[in-house]
Amino acid sequence: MLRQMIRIRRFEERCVQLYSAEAIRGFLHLSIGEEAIAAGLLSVLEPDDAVVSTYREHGHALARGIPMDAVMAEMYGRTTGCSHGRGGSMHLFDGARRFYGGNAIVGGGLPVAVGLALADSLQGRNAVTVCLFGDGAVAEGEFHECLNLAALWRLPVLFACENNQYAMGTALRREHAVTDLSLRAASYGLASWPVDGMDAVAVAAAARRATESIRGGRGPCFLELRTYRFRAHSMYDADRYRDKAEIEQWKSRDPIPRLFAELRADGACGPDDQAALEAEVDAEIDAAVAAAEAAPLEPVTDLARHVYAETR
Ligand SMILES: Cc1ncc(C[n+]2csc(CCOP(=O)(O)OP(=O)(O)O)c2C)c(N)n1
Ligand SMILES: [Mg+2]
Repeated sequence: MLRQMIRIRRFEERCVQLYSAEAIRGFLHLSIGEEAIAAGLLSVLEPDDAVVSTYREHGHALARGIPMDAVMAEMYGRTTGCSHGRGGSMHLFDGARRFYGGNAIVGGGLPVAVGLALADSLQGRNAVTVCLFGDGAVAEGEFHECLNLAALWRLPVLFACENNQYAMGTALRREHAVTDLSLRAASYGLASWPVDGMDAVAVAAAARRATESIRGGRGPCFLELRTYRFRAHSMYDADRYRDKAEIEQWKSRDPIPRLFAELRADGACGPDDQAALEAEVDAEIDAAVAAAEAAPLEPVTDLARHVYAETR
């Protein structure tokens, strides 16, 4: 999990540089600060499980095992990207790994996840669908429709809310009458509890407990993963709505040094291990950037492909 968090952090830091250099374009939403969720939650999944994510999904895609080369090439819009260069940052996809996006619509993944879980259960597969979404999605109508139906039909969905306290510039308390989001899910009869989303070990433990319950046929669960994004909502956001002191207070709970310190205390890591991991990860990122820059763009003649079915 430490390696995974470092991969995600440094991948996204490199994306900031590439974005500033206009090597990659479009929207860019970073999960820096929130890496414990991707690393912890996805570490307990089986290959047959499904994942549905949001536009803040680079970490989820990497932790799900999509090769960094394919993610980076997608950032560049190259044909070797995991969505063949047609998706970009917000639409990472990998059907073979059951990673069903990346979605630009707030709350848009929830009905997709419920449908996937319904298909799995009708086809007798003992798979769990993990549905990641933000605190902003909890205010959407789809959230309520989907939790109700999933609970009613006891569908195998793990609803994983990344509560980073803000939906763009809107603080949680300005958007929700009840700010304890786990209570909102509990009202639909789901097993539901809050988790320290800055602690990868706590996230993994909660995810294990939830997925075991779901696999046991006891219906969907909801985790409210309390976290914080260290950076602005996106590269276009001036971030004028948050207190500097609040940001610093959350940065003091950075999940990466925290896990490293715990591993050091347990004797599982030596003093140089973090730097060694960072060097390995940097080499992986350098190779991914070089491969993406060498990869082709889709030819203009293919522009209308995938718009209509080619064969019937
Ligand atoms: C249906 C819909 N409404 C509004 C938007 C514009 N929008 C993009 S991101 C965002 C905030 C969502 O916040 P949250 O769900 O907490 O996720 P976070 O960005 O904090 O990870 C909004 C309102 C959108 N993309 N889709
Ligand atoms: Mg949010």
